[in-house]
Amino acid sequence: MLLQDPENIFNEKIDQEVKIEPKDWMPETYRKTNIRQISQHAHSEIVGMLPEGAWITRAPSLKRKAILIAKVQDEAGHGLYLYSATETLGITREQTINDLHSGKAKYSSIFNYPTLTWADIGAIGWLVDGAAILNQVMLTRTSYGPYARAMVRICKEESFHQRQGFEILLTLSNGTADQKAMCQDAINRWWWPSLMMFGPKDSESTNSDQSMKWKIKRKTNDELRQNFVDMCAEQVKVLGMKLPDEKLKWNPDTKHYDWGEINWDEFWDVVKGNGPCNKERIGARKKAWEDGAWVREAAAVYAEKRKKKLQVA
Ligand code: BYC
Repeated sequence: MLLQDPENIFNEKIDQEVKIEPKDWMPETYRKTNIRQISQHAHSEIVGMLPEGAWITRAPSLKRKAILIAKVQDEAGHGLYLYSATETLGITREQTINDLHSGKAKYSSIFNYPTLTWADIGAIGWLVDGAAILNQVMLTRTSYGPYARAMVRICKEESFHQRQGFEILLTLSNGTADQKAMCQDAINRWWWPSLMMFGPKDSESTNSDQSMKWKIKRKTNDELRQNFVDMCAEQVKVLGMKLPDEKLKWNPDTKHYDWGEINWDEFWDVVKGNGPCNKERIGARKKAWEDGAWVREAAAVYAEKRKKKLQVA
């Protein structure tokens, strides 16, 4: 009997929509692309806790505080599933985290902007989680099994996040003149950075072609961004607010909204580490890692003790 070439088996699985699993043979570049994307996704979840966490002590009511704590905790959970999914590809958690701290690994540009008012928590939920959901619903069908399965639960939680953000903005938009102004100001500041979350335009996206062939990505950066604009252009009407784009206009021919141009210099500047909060965010993550060293050490000693006890028994 002839042994089938592992690369053919891999390609057939991709063609036939069979998930690739950790012990399956896979091209080294497929493994590396997944390590890069999934670990960067995990870092985004963990760094993303910081701008929102800053408002836990300042939430305007006990109910809002409880909801925000639950949301920030969810993000930690998402980070953990995603770090675990990354580990199935043969890289340790420590290596992954070292790459974040050294600046080798990226995380989403969006989390390098500050949260200046309570309305920013609403704008993050509506726009940032809204953008994340569009991207992540696509990723529930990604070809790497552990990543796809992690996304299913994450998407359910993100839907709740998005709705709680919209509800914060809806409350403010029905409030006093100051509250309305605060709501519009947050939308103005978060709109363009949210569009940047989808990555560079397709013509500049170095990874998209290969990732689409391997079905890691199912839609391109520009396709998802357009879906997002179409969705938000309608939702903003419910808020009675405006998106800060003079060129935003329904196009009956394309059946999509036309819109303005992203400031790509700003995007690359933030990606390269020069955004308003990059240094602060990485500084906070490094400090948390160092402060948590004793917990990791104690857990390792406990695990060792338990192992010995089980061996004796
Ligand atoms: N920021 O070839 P491209 C959340 C990089 S968190 C920074 O198009 P790709 C939440 C890109 O990495 C949700 N860097 O890349 C959490 C690449 O550089 P490398 C976060 C960016 O991978 C807490 C280069 O630019 N979601 O929801 O094909 C609270 C060229 O780009 C960005 C994810 O992480 C960016 N925005 O496509 C609240 C989704 N965009 O790596 C909410 C998973 C691009 O070659 N990731 N770059 O050095 C993805 O779907 C894809 O990685 C992307 C980019 C669509 C982001």
